[in-house]
Amino acid sequence: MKSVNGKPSSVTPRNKKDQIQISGPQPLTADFKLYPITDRNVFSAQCSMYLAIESILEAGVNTIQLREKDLPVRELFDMAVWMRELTREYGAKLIINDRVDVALSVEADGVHLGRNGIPADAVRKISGDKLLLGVSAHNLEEAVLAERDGADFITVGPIYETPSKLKYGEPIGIDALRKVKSRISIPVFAIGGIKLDKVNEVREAGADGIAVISAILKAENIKKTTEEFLRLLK
Ligand code: TZP
Repeated sequence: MKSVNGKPSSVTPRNKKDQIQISGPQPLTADFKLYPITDRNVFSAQCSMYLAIESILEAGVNTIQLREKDLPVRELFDMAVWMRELTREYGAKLIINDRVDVALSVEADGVHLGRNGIPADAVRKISGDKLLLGVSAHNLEEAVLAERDGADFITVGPIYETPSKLKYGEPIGIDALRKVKSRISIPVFAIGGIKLDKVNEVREAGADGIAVISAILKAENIKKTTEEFLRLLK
């Protein structure tokens, strides 16, 4: 058992050899349906966050976003290095929120650009085809713009009320998701208040996948809940 980048060895899986699937370089397409996003503020101890990430990967998730907006960049970088090692071992993609520099320096698979981030077309000039570009959209106009700017996929929301409504604004509702889907052709991930019992509704509205923070990170059994999401999204 090893300590990855100074993280406690207890956060590395004991029987990882049995679980790791050796795979070659993956094509950079949004070929995933469940898009879990980190938020270490959900936990009282940072160590719990690392354990949560491992549980998510153990459940079989193939793409995860590191999103820690309030973390100093050096700490974010260290966390990204650790996640890069781990996601590689599990054959999963790593997407970094907003920081193109961090994404490129840790050889992440993608970057996810927020409302106030650098536009996708500007990022493409720096990253070429090295990074998958995700963009957050909160309405139809932003979704159309993201596609025009060359985003590979978008998240749209908040669809439902989320625990921190103040941060993400009023829910835009399921009809807004339908409208976005009818106008753009890149993959659309519904975000915001998505729980297990909402998966069918957003899928019926056309969502290609879902992006989730609290329904997974706050679950009593993170691995089981993640598996359940994956089962529903098959
Ligand atoms: N963007 C729109 S809603 C949201 C983000 C990042 C938060 C989603 O969190 P949760 O806990 O899955 O509702």
